[in-house]
Amino acid sequence: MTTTVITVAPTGAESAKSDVPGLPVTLDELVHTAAECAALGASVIHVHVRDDDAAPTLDPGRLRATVAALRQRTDLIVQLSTGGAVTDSEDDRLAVLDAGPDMASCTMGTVNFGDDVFLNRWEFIIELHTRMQDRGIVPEYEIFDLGQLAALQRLLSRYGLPAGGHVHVDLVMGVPGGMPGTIDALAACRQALRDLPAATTFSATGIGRSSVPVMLAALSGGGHLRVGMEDTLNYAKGQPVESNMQLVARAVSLAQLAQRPAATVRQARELLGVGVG
Ligand code: KMH
Ligand code: ZN
Repeated sequence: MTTTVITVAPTGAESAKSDVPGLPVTLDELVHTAAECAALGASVIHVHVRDDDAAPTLDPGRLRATVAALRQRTDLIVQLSTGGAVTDSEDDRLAVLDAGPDMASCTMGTVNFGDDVFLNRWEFIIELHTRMQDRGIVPEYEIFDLGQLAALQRLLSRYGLPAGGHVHVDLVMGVPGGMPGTIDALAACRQALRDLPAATTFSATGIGRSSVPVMLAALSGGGHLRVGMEDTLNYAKGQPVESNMQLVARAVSLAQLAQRPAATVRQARELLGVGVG
């Protein structure tokens, strides 16, 4: 039976702890959340860290400590965000790789991001991709719009396959400025994946209200799932999310219902090519 890789993205860089009390912002909160989500069926954690004031940071020491703590307390695949916050510099974002995660995100193009711009220049993308190749860090290519899949095809044809040899993309849908969280947009992306290497896998996440429709569409389209408070702050209309565990539990039960149960960490490692050198 094929399985569903469930990634939890528990924190992000956009929400404030004062607005979202359940957001894990300290190392203790993050590790506790990670362990609980792993017990429920998550196999990958997509990590943004916060400073002592709960503001987003790419501080190298904190990133290293976070990777170490997650490895000590869980067996999750640790994926650090190189997206950071929209205000982070390219140099700081590249330096995230120095923390030695299993995986790191690599966004495939610039996108309007609400009132901001999430800048990802072509030269920067090449630098991230090639540094990850050199260090054996497996990328998750973040796709905010259809054309970014064409950019990925161009990247791979010019600079070769990523570390691990497997290509995995995450469709981030419903960001104001990016593609909508609809079945039509997901189907268009799925079609475009045919131009990528044959074994390419995808996960999808729908921001806000598109969370559940995107999850259902991804499951029926053979995709994997990313859930968490980075992307979703309301469990249902008028019902704020209290913890990441609620979102992971829902993803696990939907995956079960789709007869593609949550992958173990070992299965996820094999599928994503993490730890294969
Ligand atoms: N926080 C966004 C600006 C990533 O983690 O790679 C970028 C983001 C994508 O969340
Ligand atoms: Zn992120």
